[in-house]
Formats: sequence, structure tokens, C-alpha cells
Amino acid sequence: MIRNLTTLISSATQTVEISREQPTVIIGERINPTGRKNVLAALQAGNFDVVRQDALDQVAAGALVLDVNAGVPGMDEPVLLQKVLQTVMDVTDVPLCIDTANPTALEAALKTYQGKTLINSTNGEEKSLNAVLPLAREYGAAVIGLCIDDNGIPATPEARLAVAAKIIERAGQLGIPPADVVIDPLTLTLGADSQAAQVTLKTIELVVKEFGVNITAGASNVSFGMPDRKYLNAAFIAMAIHAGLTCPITNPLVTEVKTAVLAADLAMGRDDYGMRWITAYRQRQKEG
Ligand code: THG
Repeated sequence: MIRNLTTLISSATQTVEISREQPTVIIGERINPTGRKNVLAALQAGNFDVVRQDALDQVAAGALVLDVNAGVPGMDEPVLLQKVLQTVMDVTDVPLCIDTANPTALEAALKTYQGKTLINSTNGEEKSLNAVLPLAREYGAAVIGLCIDDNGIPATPEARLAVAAKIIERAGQLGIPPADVVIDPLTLTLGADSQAAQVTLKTIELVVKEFGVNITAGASNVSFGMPDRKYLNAAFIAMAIHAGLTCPITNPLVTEVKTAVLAADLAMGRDDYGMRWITAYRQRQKEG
């Protein structure tokens, strides 16, 4: 019997419910200078207009949560992440995911953020668990746990499950319930290894069966270096939703990806009377 845990995250004014009994929650990926050259250039120049526009566009396209990453080489990440977060909070009401590997930047961001965030992320490395889980506890945040540990990225689904188990257990020891731990099975590119997606999908199934937790994934990673990325991303995200993915980090502005998520939700019985599917169709017709 699969349990479907519910993760609640919030902004100052909105709460989003993540569970396999609800439609998929798209976490917008675009506020990220690592994956986006124009965001990098703008932040380096002290210009936050791109961030504002990306926030508004992604919410308009259906993102219910936004991932916020401000890792710019050579810039003070704690200061920059606070500024970017505040910029996004000023223009949208959706809950935010704080995406940083830097515990100092994370704590600064947690102080700035209003609501219950989803920390992106911790992992099975001792250093990360010890730095991030106490902060999640202190600030009442939910936390993403990546299936990687001191030995690197495990090659097999079973070994990734073991890392997920460790993260869930360590969170529990600090009083963070499994409902507030969202597991990321890790998504690597099919461009480097044609088995990469299979390992991710199988890991999702194992983690869901064992723990019933919510699952995220940097779903667009699956196609790095490949041509026609949008079709690969769309097929993969639909398959991952079937496997148990509940809150992908992806780009809702890509129609193929957005419609694949809506189609998967309908096929999974999470779109009563197909109303969300039909509404999105009408919206596309209107936009030409
Ligand atoms: N897991 C978790 N968090 C993550 C990732 C993950 N955060 C970062 C990343 N991976 C997810 N975010 C992105 C953001 C952008 C892209 C992919 C993943 C991307 N960008 C295009 C590129 O690099 O070619 C550029 C798009 C543009 O410029 O418009 O593909 O795995 N927990």
C-alpha cells in the first residue's frame, strides 16, 4: 500500500499542496544563473529586471512554485540570494524554493523569506546533513534531499534508495517529518548515458514504494547536450509523473513540457472532467 504524503509549502499569502492525489506542482527553473546566461549577465550587472520578468512569466505559464538560485561566480552569494529572493517576493505571491549549496547563503535567505520554503537542497553527505537539516528544523522549512552522498552519485536505483533512506532518517532524528522531506532521485543527461533516465525512474518507484514521500527532479537535465530537448523533456517528465514524481523543477514556458505534465495528470486521474486540460487548450487557442 503506497502512502501519499502531503508536503505543504507557503509564501506570506499562499499555500501549495504537493501530493500524488493532486495535480503536479511545477517548480519554475528559470531563476538560475548557472543554467541561464542572460540571468548571469543581468545579475553581474546588478540588473534584476530579468529576474522579475522570469518570475511573472513562469507564474503566468502555470508554475505554482519558483526555484530561486543566485550562484554567480565571484559574487557574494548570501547578499545576492537575499536580493533576488526579495525581488521575486515583491512581484509574485507563489511559494519559493531556495536553491543553494552554500549554508551561509541559505541561512541569510531563510531569514529573508516569508512563509514555509522548500530548501533546495541537502544530500547524503555528512557535511550537508549537519549544515542544512538543523536550519530546516529551526526555520520550519521543508527540504529536498538529493540521492548523492560522500561516495558520489550512486549508479543503481537501490543505492540511491539507501541515500534517500539515510536523509529521511536523519531528518526524522531532528524532528523533521517525512512529509517535509522531498526526495530528488537525481536526473543526469541521456546525452552521456542512455540508461540515465531508467535509473532515475526506477529510483522514484523504489522511494515512493518505501516511503510515500514527495519527489522532485531537475527534469530538464535529462536532455543536456541533446538536440530537440523539449521532446525528450516532455516524454521524460510524463514517465516520471507516472513513476511518482510530484513537483518537477522545469520550465513551464515550454509548451511541450507543460502539456506533457497536463496530459500526465489527466491520464493519472488527477484532472476531474479534464477541466485543466481543456482550459489550457482554450488558453493556447486564445494566444494563437
Ligand atoms: N535538482 C534539484 N535542483 C536543481 C537541479 C536538480 N536545480 C538546478 C537544476 N538542477 C534545475 N534547473 C535547471 C535550470 C535550467 C536548465 C536546466 C535545469 C536548462 N537551461 C538551459 C540550458 O542550460 O541550456 C538554458 C535555458 C535558457 O537560457 O532559457 O536547461 O537536478 N533539486
